[in-house]
Amino acid sequence: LEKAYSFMIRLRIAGGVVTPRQWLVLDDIARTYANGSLRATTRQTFQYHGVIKSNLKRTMAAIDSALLDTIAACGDVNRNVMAATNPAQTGAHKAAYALAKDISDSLLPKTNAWREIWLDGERVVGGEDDAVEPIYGKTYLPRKFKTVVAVPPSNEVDIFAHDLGFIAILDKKNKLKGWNVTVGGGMGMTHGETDTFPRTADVMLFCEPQDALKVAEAVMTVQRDWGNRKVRKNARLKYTIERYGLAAFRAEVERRVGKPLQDPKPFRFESNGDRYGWVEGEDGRHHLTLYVPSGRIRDNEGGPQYLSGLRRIAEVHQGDFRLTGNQNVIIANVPADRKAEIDALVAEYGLTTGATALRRNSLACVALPTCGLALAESERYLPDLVTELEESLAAHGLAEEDITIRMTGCPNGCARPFIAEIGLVGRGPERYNLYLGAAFDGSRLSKLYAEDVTAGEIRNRLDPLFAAYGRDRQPGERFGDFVIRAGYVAKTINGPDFHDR
Ligand code: SRM
Ligand code: SF4
Repeated sequence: LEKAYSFMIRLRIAGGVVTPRQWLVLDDIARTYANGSLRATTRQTFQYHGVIKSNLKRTMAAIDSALLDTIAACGDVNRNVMAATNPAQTGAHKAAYALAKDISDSLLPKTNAWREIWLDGERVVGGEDDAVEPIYGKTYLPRKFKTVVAVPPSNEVDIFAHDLGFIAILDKKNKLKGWNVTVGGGMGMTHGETDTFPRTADVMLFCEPQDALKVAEAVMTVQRDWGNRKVRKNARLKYTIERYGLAAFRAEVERRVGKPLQDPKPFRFESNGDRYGWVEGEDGRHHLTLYVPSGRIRDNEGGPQYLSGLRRIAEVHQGDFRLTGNQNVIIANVPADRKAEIDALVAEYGLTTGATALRRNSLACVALPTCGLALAESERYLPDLVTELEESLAAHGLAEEDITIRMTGCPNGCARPFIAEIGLVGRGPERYNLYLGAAFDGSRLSKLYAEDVTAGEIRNRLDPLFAAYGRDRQPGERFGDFVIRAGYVAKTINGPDFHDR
């Protein structure tokens, strides 16, 4: 008798856009083959958990029937490409989505292996052994590679946390002039190993729309050729940039693009969270952002029925769905006269269009029980911790204060905790490192404030800081900036000084 192996499956959904028809198939799969939930991830896609080995092929066939796949969702390749969702900026969103889709398609491995393995597809002539990957070659990339597209003023995709990023530069009429290109961001590190560190991306250059794809390919191939293939923990692009320097990296990218490119243009981000509720786009369509705790779309006993509610909405919805990089869902492109119908379903199934201030700015990775790398709880614990911390904030008159808080079960950083104003990173069962001092817009890393804090102690550690913030902050001063000015933590400039105290 074979063991009942169970698997996690991650889809590739560039820019996080899903049609109602696709949603219904994805929902069927969650109910039939997975653990009854769809998990919206921090990269705008879905994961399934609990798919048993004997159902893998059937699940992949069902995914294929929705015209979706899992190619390059994992591995040392360009991963799921994220795009800004901000529905209010309809034109800019279209441009961001189009670029994300183009990059996703052009940097996708060309192998037919996925179809051969999962769908019994025909073997391509010559077979896999002889197939040439035009960009990846035989040895692919040194490590995973992540690309995002942002549209200021919202930094909802956390541009500074990724290997490669494009920031839309718009004219006064919100028309696209081109893209600032960022390189060398990343979160993962290992506790106690200071030669591993999170890093915020550098803003490297500006390119015109017609050059964006070439720039993306050049950045990825320079990393392919220059990245560290000997030491895997130092293989991400962020370490390549540290080793070679930004100027040398840019010169090589320009050489491969075939011309010099311009310096970056000014831009301004305001926050890295989502905005909730209804918003009207420039095109008169309406868009509703739902708050989905930790992206877990399921029917909660005695609570919100996310799976069934969104299924009912998919049955009547004529627009599309968008997943956000903060694990939330947008019901997008709703004509004005269909809003009431959506509102009624949202109410009937207890779905939420917002949450209290700290909660709506919170993010937790999956961690236990499914993540084999987890050292501590995250998704299952953060909601309770937020309840405790909100009591404390309320006691200091800060109940309405937007403060970003993120938790991960280990320092791989899947919920991007090192760019949250309060970051909690698992060290062991019920023990966390507490990081403070990141910027509210996601542009600055935090610093270790307290090591190995037990879960029960977190509130006591933060309460005096909340008290001081409530009392001494300057007008408009963010919590992440305050803790630096007040001397609780030193400011981190970038990756290499992240571990300095
Ligand atoms: Fe992640 C590995 C979950 C976004 C950095 N991540 C994992 C694995 C697959 C664990 C494993 O290798 O066995 C986790 C599966 C857990 C489970 O039970 O489902 C996992 N990562 C996730 C998700 C589902 C977190 C979530 O709660 O939403 C996100 C799915 C992304 C997606 O849809 O493609 C997820 N992971 C991220 C992010 C954030 C992002 O991409 O915006 C990061 C930090 C950014 C970065 O890459 O630097 C991230 N995950 C990692 C790392 C550390 C990489 C590094 O450079 O050190 C690992 C471990 C590894 O690669 O060796 C990892
Ligand atoms: Fe797992 Fe660590 Fe990623 Fe959380 S941060 S999902 S514990 S790998």
